[in-house]
Amino acid sequence: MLIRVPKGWETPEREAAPEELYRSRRRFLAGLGVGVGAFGLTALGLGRALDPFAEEPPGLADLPPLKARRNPKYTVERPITAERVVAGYNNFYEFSTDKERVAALAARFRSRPWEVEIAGEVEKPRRLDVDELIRQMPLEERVYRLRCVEAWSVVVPWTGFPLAKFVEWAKPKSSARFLRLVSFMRPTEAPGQREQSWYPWPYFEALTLAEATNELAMIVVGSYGHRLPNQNGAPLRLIVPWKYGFKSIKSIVRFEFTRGQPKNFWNVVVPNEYDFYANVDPTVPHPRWSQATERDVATGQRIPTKPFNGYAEFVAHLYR
Ligand SMILES: Nc1nc2c(c(=O)[nH]1)N[C@H]1C(S)=C(S)[C@@H](COP(=O)(O)O)O[C@H]1N2
Ligand SMILES: [Mo]
Repeated sequence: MLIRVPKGWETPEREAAPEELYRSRRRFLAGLGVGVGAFGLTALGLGRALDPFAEEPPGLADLPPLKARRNPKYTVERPITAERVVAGYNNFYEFSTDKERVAALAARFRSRPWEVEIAGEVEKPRRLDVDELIRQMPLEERVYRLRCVEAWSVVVPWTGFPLAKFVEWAKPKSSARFLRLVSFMRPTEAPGQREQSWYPWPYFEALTLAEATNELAMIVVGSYGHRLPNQNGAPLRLIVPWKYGFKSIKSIVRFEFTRGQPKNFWNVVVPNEYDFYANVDPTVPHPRWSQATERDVATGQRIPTKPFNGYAEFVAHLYR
């Protein structure tokens, strides 16, 4: 496959320092004609929380509540990240490579009605409405860490169902060994798909069936007690917390069971930097930066990264 990789592709994969975030936020607000005075200059303070996140990002108003019991089995020693941070700082290249512009650009995306397709090595391929699927699944809330390969991280209460329950329901044939997941293709609504046409859209990811049926793997349909906002991958996305964030594909339209190992988006785009498994590993540096520590997006603090992002007890046996 021939992909034109422009110079700019490096930018989003480079680790952004808090100062850079502050400047990009200022640029964005200046573009909207909004003053930055309200933020003061404390955001530049050493190791300080980022004041730019004091504002509520677009897309959070009027999301229907979605209550589910929190599963106490999955605990995180760090506090839950403020929602305005998780909903205001996003990787979602279909909309923008600028993390702080995704929320605004995704605000009018039509994430309902939404059809989901189940295809490939299954007893009965089918299509159904996302809410019909959600009604058949047992919802729960889980607090998980999310660690991007760029080294930023957040802690989020997600609402959803175990991917294992979905796999059981979909009835894959015995020939199925992988699950391939594909995002939407709607360039008229997603400016990133128009303006970054060199990427192999739509976004695609995959897991082995053993990974997909591991108890941690979750299909997420809500966060912070309400429906998922568009910027976080409405109406449904994957969360595999022991892997770098790019595996957790957003806004899924297709689940395809396959015999052979499917490709994944970032491995196709930059094969020497992103592999298929992408398990969080502090001992293996990215070619352009260390993975030993991560940056809490809310506080700016550096924290040591754990093997499998802290989930070794659940998944290490998959890779022995
Ligand atoms: N469809 C799609 N899914 C995606 C991405 C994307 O660009 N497109 N980015 C990935 C990356 S790199 C990360 S770190 C997480 C970010 O999820 P969040 O914005 O909800 O924190 O989404 C992942 N899922
Ligand atoms: Mo990421």
